[in-house]
Amino acid sequence: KKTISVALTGNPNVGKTTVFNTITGSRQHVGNWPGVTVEKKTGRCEYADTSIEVTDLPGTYSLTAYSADEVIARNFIIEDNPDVVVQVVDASNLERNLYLTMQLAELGRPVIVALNMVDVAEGRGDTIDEKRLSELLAMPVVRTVGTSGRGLDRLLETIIAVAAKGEKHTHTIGYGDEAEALISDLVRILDDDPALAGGYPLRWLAVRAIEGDSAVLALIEKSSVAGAVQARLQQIDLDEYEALLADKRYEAIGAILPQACTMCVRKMTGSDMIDR
Ligand code: GDP
Ligand code: MG
Ligand code: K
Repeated sequence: KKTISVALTGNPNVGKTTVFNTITGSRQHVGNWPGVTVEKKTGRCEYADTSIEVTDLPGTYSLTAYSADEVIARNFIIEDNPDVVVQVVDASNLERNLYLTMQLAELGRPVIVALNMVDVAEGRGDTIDEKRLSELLAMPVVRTVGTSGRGLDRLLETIIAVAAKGEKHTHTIGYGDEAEALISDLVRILDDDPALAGGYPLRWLAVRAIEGDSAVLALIEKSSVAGAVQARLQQIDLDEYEALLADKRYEAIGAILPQACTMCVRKMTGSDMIDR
């Protein structure tokens, strides 16, 4: 029997645990993440000829290093290297949820979007074209309703198919000429210390360094390229670039939404901005 591993990630309150409970039933184990009091839920799901090990990650709006939850989620995705990452998305709040999708894309793991709570979105008159959304994100998208179980068989079939392919996600957004020049300079520098990355894509490390990610900067600080990275970062206004990267992500989301969803595009207000 084949065994594959899956991580469920997503914003808080999107239905991760509901999906987790439905697909794992009573085959669950609840513990704690090492060193922190954050609950860790793992479970098993037998589907067709495959045994799927599922981990319910803490809910996060982002994958920065601002909270233990975010660090747990991103470290698990890279260090435990699950075969498939499923982002459970609240379909009735697509705009906000896609910010995490943009960040997951950069981690270079196979990602599936579970478009959960489609009952709520549909009830409100939102029409989401999941095929178009899938093309635009370059990720499989499956419509689900965690509470009724609708779409969960298709989700499991998609998980198995993606795991069998074993392809990493490579489609990431572009940040514009200036930022891309900076990112490629940093990638070149980081690449000089082969021991540095620890499984994280160099592009992701470069982006996180520009955004002042404390854990990534600490990793770089211990490496042989610390001086070179610092010298390159000193040439630029970091705050300006940090804002630019966040803007580009919102811009990418703003370009995707009207093509994949009628009604989903609401006025983006300050309170909807989740990147800190
Ligand atoms: P988590 O924080 O992502 O783990 O979210 P939960 O699984 O705890 O779910 C949050 C709330 O959403 C609960 O009240 C669930 O019953 C509800 N919920 C989960 N999935 C769906 C869904 O597809 N449709 C609807 N209408 N409610 C859902
Ligand atoms: Mg939960
Ligand atoms: K913001």
